[in-house]
Amino acid sequence: MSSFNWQDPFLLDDQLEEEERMIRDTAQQFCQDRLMPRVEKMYMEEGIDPKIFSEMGEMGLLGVTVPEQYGGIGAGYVSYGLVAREIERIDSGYRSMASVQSSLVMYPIYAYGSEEQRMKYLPKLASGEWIGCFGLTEPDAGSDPAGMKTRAYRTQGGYRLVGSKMWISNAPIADVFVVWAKSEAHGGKIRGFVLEKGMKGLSAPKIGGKLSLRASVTGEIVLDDVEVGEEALLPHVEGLKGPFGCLNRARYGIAWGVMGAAEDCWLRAQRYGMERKQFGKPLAGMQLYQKKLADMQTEIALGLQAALRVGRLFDQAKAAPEMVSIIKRNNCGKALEIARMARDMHGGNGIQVEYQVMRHAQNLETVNTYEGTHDVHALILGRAQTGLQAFF
Ligand code: TGC
Ligand code: FAD
Repeated sequence: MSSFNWQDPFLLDDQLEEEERMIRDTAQQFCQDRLMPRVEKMYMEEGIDPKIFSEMGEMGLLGVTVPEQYGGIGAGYVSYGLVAREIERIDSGYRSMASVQSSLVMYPIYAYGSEEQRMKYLPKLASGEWIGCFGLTEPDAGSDPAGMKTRAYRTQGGYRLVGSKMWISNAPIADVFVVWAKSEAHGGKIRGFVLEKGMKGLSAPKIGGKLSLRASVTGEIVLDDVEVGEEALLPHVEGLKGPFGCLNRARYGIAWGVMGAAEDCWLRAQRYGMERKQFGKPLAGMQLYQKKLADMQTEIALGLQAALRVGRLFDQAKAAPEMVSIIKRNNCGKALEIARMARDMHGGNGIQVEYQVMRHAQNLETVNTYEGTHDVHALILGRAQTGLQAFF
């Protein structure tokens, strides 16, 4: 039998293609060299640094799966997942910034947009010159987006949008807004619109006071009679399958990303336990401490393996939304448990920002909630098994 690589128990690295490893290594170096040094300050100060987008763009980390002719790098979904894992190893907020840009803004413009929309927006979003946001959630429509109140009314040359969106990542610094509304002009069906910063009646106030995801800015989107032309409509999709098509991809990326945050917590707890002595020996030499390390290693190894499998199926166009629900739900839940455990294993030091683990735990509270809460994904999976709808 071969020897055991405790940091890569199922030899995930061996299962990657050469190109995937290169993309992973590029992302890892960028994240460690450029993101890690600024994260503590940004988190503590709830800072905003829009330059991060152009820096990520320069490294090819935005729109990983978008074809090169539109500014992406035309790579597969496993590569996209590996990038999310490296970014979230630093902070879930940074991964949030990137996954909104890639899966929730570039993807719908690529998949549902006209050629003019693709050419106008995608290259600038890929380079990070423009920042995007995705407005689905509303104050009274979170888990149930079908209950949205935002409306698009027909005007002479296009549409007038009225409503508001809540909890929107990147919104206060966004140049491009992908917004979903029930369109009176299309029989009340949900349609997507691409809006631009500066449009009359469009504003995006910041939501302050977050105790989680503090390195990523979140805001509202207020649509106060925003008038747009026909060219703002995403022509090739209608209904909830439009936003859900984007969410499938973002949720998949999150399943990889949270494993990066969990790995960071696990490895920090392992190192801490080797160095910290109590009762005359390292904490890592205690049975309970080792059990916790074993649980972390096991859940991360299984979670990564599952994410890789779904990624391969994505690349073969064989991934089903329910597969994504399994990995989004389970990997977020396990990552949150691991981060809380790592916080505990660091004792009092665990609450200090410089030990990083509590920041991850706080972030993962949000990640477990957005893009479909842990329980909403359970109901999606329950419905798939029983055919019985338990949402209402
Ligand atoms: P339901 O009846 O199930 O479906 C309505 C229509 O949508 C289609 N559909 C999907 N299509 C593609 N992919 C999926 N995953 C799909 N799920 C549903 C479905 O086929 C149907 O199409 P059609 O043509 O027959 O009309 O819809 P429902 O209203 O019963 O929905 C139930 C539920 C709870 C599953 C769903 O609403 C849900 O997933 N809720 C969670 C909401 C959510 O995830 N919001 C995310 C907001 S964005 C965000 O959080 C970004 S954070 C980003 C960051 O910072 O990283
Ligand atoms: P609710 O839907 O009110 O849920 C509250 C609780 O009730 C949860 O525990 C939930 O699981 C439970 N619940 C709900 N329905 C049921 C049910 N049928 N049965 C049993 N339990 C149920 N949205 C965007 O559109 N774009 C973004 O960029 C974005 N970024 C975000 C960034 C942050 C920091 C946060 C916190 C949220 C973001 N969201 C975004 C919104 C996010 O998707 C929603 O918060 C999420 O979908 C949950 O909706 P809600 O907050 O309204 O909670």
